[in-house]
Amino acid sequence: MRQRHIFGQVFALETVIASVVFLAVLAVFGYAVLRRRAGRPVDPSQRAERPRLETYYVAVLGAFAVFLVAWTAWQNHREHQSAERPAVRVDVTGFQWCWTFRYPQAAERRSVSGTCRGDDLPTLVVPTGRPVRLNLTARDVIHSLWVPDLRYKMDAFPDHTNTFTLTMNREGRWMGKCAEFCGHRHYAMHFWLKAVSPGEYDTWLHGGGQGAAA
Ligand SMILES: [Cu+2]
Repeated sequence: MRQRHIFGQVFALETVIASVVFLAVLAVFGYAVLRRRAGRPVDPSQRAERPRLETYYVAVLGAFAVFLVAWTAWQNHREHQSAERPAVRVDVTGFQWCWTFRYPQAAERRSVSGTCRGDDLPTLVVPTGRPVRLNLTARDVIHSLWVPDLRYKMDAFPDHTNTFTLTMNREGRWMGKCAEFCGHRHYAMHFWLKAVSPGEYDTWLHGGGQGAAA
């Protein structure tokens, strides 16, 4: 999936950069310690300033920081842009303490909800291969829709709608959670994200019955 792929790239690059910086600092530190220990006594430098060295140091650090911020923002933009016209719309509402998924495009407005107690978890059914626009809001307090395996998380606010588009490229079922502490049953706010073939999705959406959501 796209989000997972982009997140993987960001995480890998930031890990490499952080490792290189850490090793460089460690190397300079080790060199300073060993040189002091092994050699003959050296008088400490009396210089109070090294403007040129400090300028290089600040410039390199600044370049790293600017690159990381800009690159991460660009990847974030890539993740959220929806070039394709979303074919499917689902209105997602978080509440204390579960989720409701509404399908306004169904012949009879279709809605999936649950209590998030025991096995009564709602299932967000989406088709594969079609862009799905999720309109995310909350009924009471702030929640956060999170599908850990897909590396996707977005906050759900009362009186505000956040949107994002996701396109599933294979069928499957993934566990979703609430990622914003929202009360004493926050820990139980689980749901399923289930991707089915477009044919199965249409049958489920317009045909009624539990079908794909079961
Ligand atoms: Cu929560």
